[in-house]
Amino acid sequence: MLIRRKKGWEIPERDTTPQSVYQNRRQFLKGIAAGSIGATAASLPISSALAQGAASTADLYPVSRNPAYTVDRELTEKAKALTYNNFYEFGSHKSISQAAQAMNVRPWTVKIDGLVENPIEIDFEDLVRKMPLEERVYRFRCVEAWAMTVPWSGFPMKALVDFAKPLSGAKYVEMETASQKDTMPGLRQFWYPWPYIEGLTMAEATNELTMIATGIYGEELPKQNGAPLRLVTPWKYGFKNIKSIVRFTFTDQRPKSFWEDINSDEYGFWANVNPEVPHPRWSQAHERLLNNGESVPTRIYNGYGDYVADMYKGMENEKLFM
Ligand SMILES: Nc1nc2c(c(=O)[nH]1)N[C@H]1C(S)=C(S)[C@@H](COP(=O)(O)O)O[C@H]1N2
Ligand SMILES: [Mo]
Repeated sequence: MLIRRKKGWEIPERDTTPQSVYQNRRQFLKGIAAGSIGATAASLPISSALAQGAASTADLYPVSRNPAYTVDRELTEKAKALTYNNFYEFGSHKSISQAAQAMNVRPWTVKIDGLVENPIEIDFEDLVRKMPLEERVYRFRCVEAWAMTVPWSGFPMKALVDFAKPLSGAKYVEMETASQKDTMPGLRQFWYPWPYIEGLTMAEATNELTMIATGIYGEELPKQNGAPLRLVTPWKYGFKNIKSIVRFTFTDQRPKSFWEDINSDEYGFWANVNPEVPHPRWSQAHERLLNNGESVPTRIYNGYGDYVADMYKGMENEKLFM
């Protein structure tokens, strides 16, 4: 017998509303408090922290977990997820967490441009305080066949798309990572096509699974994991999950991503997880869990086919799985 798991939107409203209403109200009140700092002596400590340019979104976390997105795997230990990283701007190996602490993440300006009603530049803190934050536990599968399971905090990318008000001609969203020559030694590796670029179709960007993460393990996102904001598309290989984003451009042209530009025979635009389509140099049938090195079978769309497979109907001529 086929037991169908309930999707998020099928959970009765009474099960989800009270918590989210409470959460949004709490964030709204915090927003008011933040907006009025400096007005009273009582708010002075926060005020001076802001004046020094200190990171000041820590108050937003933890956010409430959306119970629709849990998985049947153990969470990866926090220490592992925060010290085994891929972030070529800081080096082409996995031990970049120390080097990444040099990155400047305040102030952080996010540009939204291209085919939108009103192109804008917005401070990250203003942006994140407008967005509906929640926590979701997702699987994560790197194209190199390691995998983790982590609780991301952030907001559905659809909320950012709605905020951007794309014009009808927009077909893709192109995203760009910051280029900080002074803090990112990887940028001196001139043979790479910096800056790191990634892209999604509008359908992918507005799919309910697609998140902009601003936190992990109930805290602000650490620099090595892509502070202050990064993409999370759990049904795609890890390299699609672009970190430390400074630009969202709505366009009618399919973006050429960093890895596609380096080697289009090995890395494509779609990069959907599929155990049956090997990488040219290794199998994708299994994945190694960061927790204990255990090898487990990889699942089509990384287990998220119910949410995403429909988007690729009729696209059999595309290289959907690389
Ligand atoms: N800007 C940028 N984003 C990036 C990368 C990178 O090198 N630079 N690596 C990607 C790859 S290959 C993976 S597997 C994930 C790793 O995310 P994590 O370090 O948070 O696990 O980040 C992705 N995003
Ligand atoms: Mo990766």
